[in-house]
Amino acid sequence: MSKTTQTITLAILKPDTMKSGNAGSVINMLEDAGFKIRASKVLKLRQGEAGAFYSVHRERPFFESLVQFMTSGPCMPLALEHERAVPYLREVIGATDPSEAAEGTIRALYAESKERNAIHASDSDVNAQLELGFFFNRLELVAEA
Ligand code: FUP
Repeated sequence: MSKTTQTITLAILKPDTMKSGNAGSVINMLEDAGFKIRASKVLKLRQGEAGAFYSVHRERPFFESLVQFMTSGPCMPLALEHERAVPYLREVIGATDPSEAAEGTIRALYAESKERNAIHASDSDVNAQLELGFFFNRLELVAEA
């Protein structure tokens, strides 16, 4: 079991998922997996915001294309609660490259490519806190029931 203390993590339903009408199906999968939705919104990222969100990848060859994709339409950030929120959401979404994503994962079902890969999930407790703060303020994050 991974060491984790973070019970809320960030997912983003990416523009491909919103455009193809798969948001509801993906949310069903997240709820069936046991996540509770603690915050959500629909928004369209601007270039500077998408660039800031993915700033660790600034030097990577795919960065500009990724920013272009992430600003191409609305996306849906979600705050998701689970006792092992961060590692468990990573399991449920599957590998970055859909051709490597395990059967039954969200990316195996809905991702088209490494870029258009349906959903984002924070990859560490520290990043979950930073990324939740990027999209939601304290009032918007519903406290644990
Ligand atoms: P993940 O954490 O699974 O989303 O994947 P990474 O941290 O490896 O990738 C960060 C983002 O870059 C993801 F949105 C996918 C995107 N990416 C590409 O667009 N092309 C690549 O070749 C690799 C990653």
